[in-house]
Amino acid sequence: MKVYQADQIKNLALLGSSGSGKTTLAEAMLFEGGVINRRGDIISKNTVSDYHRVEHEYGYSVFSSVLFTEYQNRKFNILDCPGSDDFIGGAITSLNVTDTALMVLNATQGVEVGTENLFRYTEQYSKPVIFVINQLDNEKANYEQSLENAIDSFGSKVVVVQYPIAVGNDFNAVVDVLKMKMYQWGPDGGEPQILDIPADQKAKADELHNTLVEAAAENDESLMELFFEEGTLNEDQMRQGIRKGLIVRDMFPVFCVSAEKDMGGRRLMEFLGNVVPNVSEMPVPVTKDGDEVKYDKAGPTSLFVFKTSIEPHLGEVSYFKVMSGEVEEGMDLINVNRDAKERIAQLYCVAGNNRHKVEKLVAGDIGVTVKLKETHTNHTLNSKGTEFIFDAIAYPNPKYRAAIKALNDSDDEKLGEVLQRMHEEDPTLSVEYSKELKQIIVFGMGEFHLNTMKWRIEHNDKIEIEFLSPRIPYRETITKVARADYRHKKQSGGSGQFGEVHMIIEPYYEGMPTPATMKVDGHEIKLNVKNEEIVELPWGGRLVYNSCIVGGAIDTRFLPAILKGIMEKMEEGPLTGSYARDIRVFVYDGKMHAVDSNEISFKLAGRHAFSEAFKNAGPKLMEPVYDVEVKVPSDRMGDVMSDLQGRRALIEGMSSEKGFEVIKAKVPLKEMNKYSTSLSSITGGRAFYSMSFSQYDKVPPEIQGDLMKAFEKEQNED
Ligand SMILES: Nc1nc2c(ncn2[C@@H]2O[C@H](COP(=O)(O)OP(=O)(O)OP(=O)(O)O)[C@@H](O)[C@H]2O)c(=O)[nH]1
Ligand SMILES: [Mg+2]
Repeated sequence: MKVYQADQIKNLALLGSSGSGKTTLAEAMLFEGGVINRRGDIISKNTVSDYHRVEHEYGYSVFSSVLFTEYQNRKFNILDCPGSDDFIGGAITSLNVTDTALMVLNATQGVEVGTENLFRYTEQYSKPVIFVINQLDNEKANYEQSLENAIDSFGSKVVVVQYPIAVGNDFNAVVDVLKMKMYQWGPDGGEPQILDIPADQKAKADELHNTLVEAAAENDESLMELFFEEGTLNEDQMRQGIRKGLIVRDMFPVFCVSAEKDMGGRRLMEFLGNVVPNVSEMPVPVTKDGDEVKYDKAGPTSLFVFKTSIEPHLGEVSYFKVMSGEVEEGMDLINVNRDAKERIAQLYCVAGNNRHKVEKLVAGDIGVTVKLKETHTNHTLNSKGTEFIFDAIAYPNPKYRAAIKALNDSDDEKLGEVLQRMHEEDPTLSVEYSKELKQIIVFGMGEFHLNTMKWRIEHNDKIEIEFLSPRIPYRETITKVARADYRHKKQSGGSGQFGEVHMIIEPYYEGMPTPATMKVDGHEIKLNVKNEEIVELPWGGRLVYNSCIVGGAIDTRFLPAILKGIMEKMEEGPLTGSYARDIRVFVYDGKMHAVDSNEISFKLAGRHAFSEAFKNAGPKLMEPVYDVEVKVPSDRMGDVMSDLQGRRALIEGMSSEKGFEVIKAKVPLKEMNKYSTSLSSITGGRAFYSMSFSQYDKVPPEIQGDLMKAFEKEQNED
């Protein structure tokens, strides 16, 4: 296919709430551009964009797909994103590599929760937005309402470029107040007839035209002057003004389509081609080191890999954006993240899983290559001697976690590989084997996200799996001072084993003084601390180990063995087998035997003495508590608060922020299971939350009792 230059390329993200018609619109744009010669649809499961089996099963987009189309000597790279909040990763990937967002509205729904969420992301990435009101052919379509919604939600910068003459079954024409023409379609859509605006629409069209002209003039002083002098602007001047307004997000033009009937796509593409900014008109990307990189085809070659997919028969497919220079087939590049050579053996432009060979791609364009050896998502590939390296795309923290298990143990290894591959394809899906919990934990953006994952594993990889509640990483600690002695003695054949340890343990807190004596069980014990060792525990908290042996009761060479024994017990606390933390130990006396004492004996004596003392020291279970921040629309505040209270939340503060109430609370992790699902159902998906680990707090006694019983039962079963 043809090689396009930067000023002929438009990189577009197709955003909008689920079901608004993005995938259908992409299909129409590909058809009108001649990339496909038959339009697929969602019901027949044959669109170019939704080509994965899981997408056919659910009737939703699950992955963002990269598509291209051509129209009037322009190339459009379209990234069709899933609308569901659970697949937000796709929209984030796309916003990182595109220059304009097409925000599709469903004319039967107007602005939806998903529209608002995605609009916020476009704000965060400072990307131009064009509203496309779709489904105008639907009987329930309401253009006026949708437009009004958009103005209410996104402000007066929402400006009409097109409005329909009629909606529903009669939808077949729009008035375009930029062109000041009427576009009318036959029943099959496609190429419109361009007609004069009917007399009865003239006044309305003139008024909207004037509003558009004014909005266009506002972003450029010379246009403003012209506008004052002439009272209007010509089409070219308007385009120039609209482009400027788009770039600084001072203008959000509104277009009308019926994707299903293929009405409006061509005119939209003409506008996109002529008016929306191309890459070189947008802010330049900056490397990790802060260097600005121009989209200049004469610069050194640099590619940024923003997405990877694993396709049957092909293996890894790497999607990249050319950040600088040109890339040609057969080129050797360096993966700077891995310091590895890679050959670009084949070069393609893609439309879903259809690949079109291309000999060269220039700065600003998006393409695909296959069979790279060491390259993954977020890597930079450069020509030799080029140092550019681009930051990895940042995704939001996961909101949902579950433990995953193969029903058949023999599938464990394969499941591990599958999960790794899924993470590679979707960075918002991640996996971690927790040695502590003895579970594989998967993290995602919501329950629906993980359910589609389950479907894929079961149907594509043929592994039966189940989701379980993830265990909670409890900790154990003590609440009072206790003492214990333990003598390990064993006589077997020749040499025996002997070791005796006396110790005191107490709760540890930072900055506590070292005592000279301690009263335990009515006895005053002298502590002559000779050596203090502070162990920073890998699972958090500390163990402070003091040796106060006097008169050589235990040889110093055995002290590390005693610590080892204590550490073994710290790893499996007596209450529920969880890690123990924040304990101070004094080994103050003991006995040894000239022949039989050895390290093993003291390790065992240390372990048992510690275990014994622990049980008498008022052991307590601690649970992880998270800082949770919930942003909720005011009308749902009460419901969200009472739900939080049911989760043992400690409310720490409330404030208001941009139309939301913000609740800050500390909530035990145990109570946050499936929170994203319930929050979404309480608020109709209109609330957001984030959580991060805060601290360990004591578990309420009744819950501790239940957990201990469950552990005991588990031990007896083993
Ligand atoms: N009547 C009518 N139906 C449409 C139109 N566009 C899309 N649809 C239907 O709306 C449903 C959703 O369309 P999609 O194209 O899958 O919507 P999407 O925005 O890609 O949805 P997600 O991928 O889930 O975010 C499908 O059943 C389409 O056939 C339209 O212009 N008119
Ligand atoms: Mg879709």
